[in-house]
Amino acid sequence: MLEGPLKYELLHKDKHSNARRGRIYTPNGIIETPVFMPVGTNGTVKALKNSDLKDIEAEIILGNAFHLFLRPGLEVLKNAGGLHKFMNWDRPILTDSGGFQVFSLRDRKISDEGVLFRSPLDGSKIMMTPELSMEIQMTIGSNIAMAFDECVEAGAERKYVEESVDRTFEWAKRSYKAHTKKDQALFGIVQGGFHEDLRDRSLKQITSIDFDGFALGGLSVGEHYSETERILKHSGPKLPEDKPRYIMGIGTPLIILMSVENGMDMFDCVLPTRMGRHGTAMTWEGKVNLKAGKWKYSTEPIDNKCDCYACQNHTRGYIHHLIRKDEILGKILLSIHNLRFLINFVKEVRKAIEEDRFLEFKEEFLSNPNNVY
Ligand code: PRF
Ligand code: ZN
Repeated sequence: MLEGPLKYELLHKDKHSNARRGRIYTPNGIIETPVFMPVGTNGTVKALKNSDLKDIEAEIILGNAFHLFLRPGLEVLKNAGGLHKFMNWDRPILTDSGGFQVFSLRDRKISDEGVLFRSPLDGSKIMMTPELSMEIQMTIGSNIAMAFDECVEAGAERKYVEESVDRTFEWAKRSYKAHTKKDQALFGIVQGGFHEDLRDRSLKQITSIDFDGFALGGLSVGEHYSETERILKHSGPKLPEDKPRYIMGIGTPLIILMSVENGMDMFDCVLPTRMGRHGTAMTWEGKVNLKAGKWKYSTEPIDNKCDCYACQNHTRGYIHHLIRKDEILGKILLSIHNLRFLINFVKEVRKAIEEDRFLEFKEEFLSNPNNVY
């Protein structure tokens, strides 16, 4: 029986890397790790119905505190009895704290208190604080809530990153204190930009709090992937071994592999659905632009290794036509396919870890230069 909001079980460690195979237990179901989590910012994974999400075997989806707070708002969510009931999704949900989204707004003011911003809806002033973020996430009722953090941009000055690390620690303590929902897990977020000593400082601060899991934030914010890898190598293995480890907002196969190699368990990204809506498929042979004229007469599926609905029922030629005509079904089929591709990809990663051949799997996959993106 599950006591508390979440339990992590480490099943196997790869013999030749820091890759790990695990399992997360939540009251809404079990999550096998490593896991790819489709992003459903507004309480919907764009273009997919819940039955589509079940078909592609999504084990957990994301929601976002900032977006859901603006619309539909807390009263609607409260009235519905939380996001699970509102969207009729009975499997696990993780919510991001909104920090990342608030920071990407143009007109915002950061202080120790929180982030003051103008509502994109009506221009009114809103102060997002760790306390408000916790209130929103507790109302949403996600299985996993995230602490309110400050994510700095790739080019930020060291002095600023240093301040933001300490502010993120203060906000983490306030998040932990304000979070009182016993059946909801709360994860801390490590920041520190691209400075290894600041990453260490943040990791030490954040892991001194008894969070249920830990995330690496502030990565994939515009840096070259060699920089992402440097920080992953430095920080991933230092995170506590007995709790889930989440790297926020990454989703290319390359960075998933780098993350897994350095001990990370959970990933999310809008990339598969966003690329899908723009006509690009992710396949075992790299990205394929289905808008290109060369697919006009193709009778092949998107990916002959794929078992998704789109690949089982339609041709590249048909999807090319839909995308060219901007038909909604083209976006739907490609979103389903891309998510299923990443879920299958991570399943293969799990198998490789179980058989202590993660590094071989990685080499083999990346030996095709089309897979390096
Ligand atoms: N913090 C939060 N959410 C995030 C990030 C972060 O640093 C990122 C960075 N890639 C994505 N989403 N709270
Ligand atoms: Zn497919």
